[in-house]
Amino acid sequence: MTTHLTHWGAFEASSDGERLTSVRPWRGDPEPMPLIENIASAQHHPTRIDQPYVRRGWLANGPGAAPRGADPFVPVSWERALDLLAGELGRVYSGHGAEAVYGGSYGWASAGRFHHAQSQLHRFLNCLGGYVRHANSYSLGASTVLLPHVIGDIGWVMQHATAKTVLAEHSELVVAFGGLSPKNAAVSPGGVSRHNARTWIAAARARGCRFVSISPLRDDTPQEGEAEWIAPLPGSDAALMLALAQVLDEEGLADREFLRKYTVGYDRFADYLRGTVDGTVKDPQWAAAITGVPAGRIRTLAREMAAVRTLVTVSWSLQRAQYGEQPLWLGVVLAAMLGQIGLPGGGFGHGYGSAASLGEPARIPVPRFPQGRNGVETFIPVARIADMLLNPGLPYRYNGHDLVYPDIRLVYWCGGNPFHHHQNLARLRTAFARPDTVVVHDAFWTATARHADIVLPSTMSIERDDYGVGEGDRVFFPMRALTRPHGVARDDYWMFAETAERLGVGKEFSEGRTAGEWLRHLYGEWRLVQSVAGHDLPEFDAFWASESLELPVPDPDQVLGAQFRADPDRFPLTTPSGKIEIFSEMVDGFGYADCPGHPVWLEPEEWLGGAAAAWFPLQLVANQPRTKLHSQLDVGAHSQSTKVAGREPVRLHPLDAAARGLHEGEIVRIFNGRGSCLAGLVVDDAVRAGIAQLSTGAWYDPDPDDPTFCRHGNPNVLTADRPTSTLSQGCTGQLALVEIERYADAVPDLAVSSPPPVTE
Ligand SMILES: Nc1nc2c(c(=O)[nH]1)N[C@H]1C(S)=C(S)[C@@H](COP(=O)(O)OP(=O)(O)OC[C@H]3O[C@@H](n4cnc5c(=O)[nH]c(N)nc54)[C@H](O)[C@@H]3O)O[C@H]1N2
Ligand SMILES: Nc1nc2c(c(=O)[nH]1)N[C@H]1C(S)=C(S)[C@@H](COP(=O)(O)OP(=O)(O)OC[C@H]3O[C@@H](n4cnc5c(=O)[nH]c(N)nc54)[C@H](O)[C@@H]3O)O[C@H]1N2
Ligand SMILES: [Mo]
Repeated sequence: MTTHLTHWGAFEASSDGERLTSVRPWRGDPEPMPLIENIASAQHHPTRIDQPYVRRGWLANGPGAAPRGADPFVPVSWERALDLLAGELGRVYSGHGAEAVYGGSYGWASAGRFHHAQSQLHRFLNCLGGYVRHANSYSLGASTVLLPHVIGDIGWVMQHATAKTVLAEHSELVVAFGGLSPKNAAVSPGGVSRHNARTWIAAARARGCRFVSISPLRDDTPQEGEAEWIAPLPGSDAALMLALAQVLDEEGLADREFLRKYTVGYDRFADYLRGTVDGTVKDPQWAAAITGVPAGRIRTLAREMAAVRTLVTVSWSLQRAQYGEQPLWLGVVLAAMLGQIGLPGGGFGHGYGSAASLGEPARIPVPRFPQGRNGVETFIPVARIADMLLNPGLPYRYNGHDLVYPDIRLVYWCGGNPFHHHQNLARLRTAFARPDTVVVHDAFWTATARHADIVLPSTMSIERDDYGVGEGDRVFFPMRALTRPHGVARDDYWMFAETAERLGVGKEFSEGRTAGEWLRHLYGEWRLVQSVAGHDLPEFDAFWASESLELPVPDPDQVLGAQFRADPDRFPLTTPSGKIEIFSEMVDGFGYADCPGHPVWLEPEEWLGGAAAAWFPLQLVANQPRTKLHSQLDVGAHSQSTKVAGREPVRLHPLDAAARGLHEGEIVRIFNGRGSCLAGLVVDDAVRAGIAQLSTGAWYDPDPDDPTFCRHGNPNVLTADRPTSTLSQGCTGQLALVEIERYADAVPDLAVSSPPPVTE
């Protein structure tokens, strides 16, 4: 048995050199996840890319548009593929400069820190002069930009969150906006050793801690929490939070001393709450009409929150929507009004439940593949990819900057799937027709690979030597190859080293090392640095032969903001005032109507002032999938086990199903003004009435004549390619309005579960 690490957990496996013959969870994991079942079943699936391919039209006619995404692919040798790639990179870099290359390449790829695909690509492109990069993430687009204005460096919340062990012992009430989803806590970037979401929640509950889960789905909080379920209309949390704040203000429950000592701008905000500014008091009656939550419950909840040690936690999903800054900012404001930031078990959290890493105390850093220097300064906020490709030269605004979209000739993707992650996929398809050339490395024929010109087959992590440890995780695993690669797949590192050689920067990229030599070299350097810091770690060979290495954790009992609370002058926040900014002069100064100087309620444009409900009355929740990570291994056994007639399941409340005459197990069509998709109906009262829940992750399978219609169930044909706000320009994929009907036509076959057409 050899141990291996994935983003969703560690496992032990044996193999016959070709495939995994048995897989079981790592014995150290108290709450193992069934997602590991996807790996062995996907490894040799027909959709694995077995060798290099080039799109026929590109090969015949050279760089240029037509018809990306529809053309067949021509198999070519590695030699030929890398010659073509080097030739094209040479042409673009010499003819158009590094500013014409988009190398952002957003995506999670695999665990294993040396073969981390984005790092590999970025180092490679840096050797050639650089690339247009992306800023921020799809995960935390609004948070990364807003929080520095409000509480300082985002690491303050993410890496120094109050430890789960402290919450388990001290919290008396946990108010979780977006819940504490056990499906999301399955995952952490880089891996998870011991899953513990249910454990800490059960421990807190056993001690008498109460949980309130504010979410459209009952199963967003594990049963162990025995949570009260409050289900506001998705996208309306800011109104609910304002009303909670209004009650605290009106009833004298706000901690004035805390607000005075640790925050700025409360009075400006309080004027808004009281209606001094706009004549509307943001009281529970007002919020009830917007959220659907009874006014009485809002009022009593505010009182309960003020009475005991309360943690306010806001899941990442709330900010993945238009005006997503507002509920996030309000979460901080509520916690500040309660005056418990910096106390064990109280204060503010952002995403307990959104990922396994939240509330895991910081461990020492781990080895990293150096990235070199990017010679290009131009960047885009990550979710502006389609805007950029469609609008070269167009000016736009972002976080106080006036920026201009660059003119991209070559798009390079390694370790991500934009045709999974981006919104309004039909629009993305139009955007992807613009550049001269699209290069994709992936292990699978994802929709993105199908929209590329040069497609290079990567190994899966089980097919190569690496080591890895998750963000916020303390168990560092050697990851020895479990099988030989599928087909002639190679490591991204090898592809880059070979291409760099052809472009005359081989030495710069590889420094003359093989991947195995890099593993040893980086480990050795790291061990030396750590020994100076007083950590005695094993030599490489001992580590490589071991099952895992437990890394030191300097402060296991950390409490968010404890130092700041103890002495705000000595430990100021990195905001302009050094304090928590309830009103931000900086944000106010930018003058963005869609993100003013203090948090407010803004009705989503999608609602059209309520008019949209006549056409598209259901609120789609396009959340993260339970059975996989994003689109990864969608063809695997666990992911397939929940499909309905091969389509992604959509969950609907029994009342909504009955109103449409729909039955469990039927194929339905979900649609709105942007697009439509098929899905398999699941009727479930764990879903609030008025909601349709269709997770992300089904591989986009466009109808050949209509890219707005996905035959498989990818919600991103329905979501809007609309930014959170001018401030953060983040992703808003979580929510959209839709309608659902029975699919009356013959159900079409899926094309995406077989490889694309190949020609000689
Ligand atoms: N509607 C909607 N859309 C969303 C979201 C939402 O809430 N709603 N959430 C968003 C969020 S938070 C995120 S993070 C994104 C996720 O979006 P992505 O991170 O782009 O999604 P993944 O499916 O993880 O894509 C990773 C790809 O890398 C490939 N891969 C794995 N290992 C390797 C490797 O070693 N080398 C190479 N070359 N490739 C490899 C995988 O096969 C897979 O195709 O989606 C976003 N999209
Ligand atoms: N199994 C699994 N786990 C994952 C991932 C995965 O793909 N699969 N992806 C990982 C990644 S990249 C990320 S960024 C995190 C994301 O972590 P989150 O953003 O927290 O995850 P989501 O599943 O998108 O949303 C969590 C829940 O929020 C609720 N919600 C949605 N909209 C609203 C709203 O307007 N108000 C309220 N109150 N609740 C709302 C939904 O019911 C949803 O189930 O998850 C990580 N964990
Ligand atoms: Mo994410």
